[in-house]
Amino acid sequence: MTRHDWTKEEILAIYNKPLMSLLYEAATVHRQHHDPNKVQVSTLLSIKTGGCPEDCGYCPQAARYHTDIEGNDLMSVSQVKAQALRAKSSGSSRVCMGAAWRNVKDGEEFDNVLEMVRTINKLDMEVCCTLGMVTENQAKRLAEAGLYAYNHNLDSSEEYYKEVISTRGYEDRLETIDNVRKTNVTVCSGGIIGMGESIDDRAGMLVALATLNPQPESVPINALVPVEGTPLEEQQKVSIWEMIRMVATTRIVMPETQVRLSAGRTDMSKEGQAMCFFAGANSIFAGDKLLTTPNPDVNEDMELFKTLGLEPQKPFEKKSQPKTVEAEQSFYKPLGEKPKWSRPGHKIERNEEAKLKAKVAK
Ligand code: SAM
Ligand code: DTB
Ligand code: SF4
Repeated sequence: MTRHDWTKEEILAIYNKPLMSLLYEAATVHRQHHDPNKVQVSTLLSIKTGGCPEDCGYCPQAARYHTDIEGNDLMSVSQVKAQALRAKSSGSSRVCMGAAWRNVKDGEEFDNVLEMVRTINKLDMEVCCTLGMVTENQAKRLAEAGLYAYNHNLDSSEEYYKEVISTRGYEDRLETIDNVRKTNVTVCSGGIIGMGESIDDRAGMLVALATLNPQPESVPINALVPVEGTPLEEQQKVSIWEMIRMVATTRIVMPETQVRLSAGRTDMSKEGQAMCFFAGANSIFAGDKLLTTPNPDVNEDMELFKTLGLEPQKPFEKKSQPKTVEAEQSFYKPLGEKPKWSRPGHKIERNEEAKLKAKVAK
């Protein structure tokens, strides 16, 4: 039975168990709820890169930091279709389109994103978007177009979030998740480890996710990819043991969810990744690129699957395919809302320093 009343103390006790006991428990829960030899494969596509107005301390796409990424305007529907077809032929069941936006704005660009959603759904692939904050009306329009999942990460505990991002609050993230929950779109929400947070913060994030009712259908666990120019550029990479513990704990407290081994896989050995699959990870991001940083080569991933006897999960195995409503038949009209999102307004020293350095460099 899925519990929604997990406490931080309980989660910490699980995270800190002797590793072999933790692995055994997580693998047992995994087998009770999933086929342990199936892994869901998502392909990331950065449909709009860089130039973001937010100050997320981990992100190379924040305009205020000086990073070595190539920014791009919104891709065209035909470019997206070509990439989705490529992803499908390499065994991927889902395309996750990411945009470096603070929030969705009604207008031509969002209309184009809706058309991308319709196009990919018609290719019989699961479509996910991660576009920043959305209102209830925007979530409903995405659902109507055939969106399968919306990714919006809590990223850390509520307490540590304030140390990483000053331009929005935890409650804004929760509000968007709530708006998505008012539709039949599934929720994908997870976080990052290795940003300098404590184990307590990791447990705090898992409490926030596991006490959502329903729990997110997928939970990406990212290891920070420290990027030069960002406030977190000097963070030490997390060890594989921390990743395994985080994956196993996530699996135990969210038994039904697809736990996704996300950013940071290029630093993990094949054996390390295998242990994460054993600990309950049953999804990956595939493709030689995440959004702006490298990811293992698809062929390498497929070779690893072969070695481990893993099979890519087929699309819509967990939930049936949504129907696509064409733009002309849409029930929902754009409301042109100006969201009243909070801006905590406090200053984060390391973010300010990175911004200053960027000004000097530009
Ligand atoms: N702008 C949207 C938003 O913030 O929700 C969508 C794109 S944003 C890049 C999606 C997620 O990528 C973030 O929530 C964060 O978890 C992850 N991410 C960004 N930069 C990262 C990094 N350097 N290392 C690991 N994960 C990262
Ligand atoms: C998520 O949790 N991880 C993905 C996806 N959701 C959008 C993004 C990882 C980005 C890593 C840094 C980059 O490549 O820019
Ligand atoms: Fe913008 Fe998303 Fe990056 Fe934050 S994580 S700077 S909101 S693209």
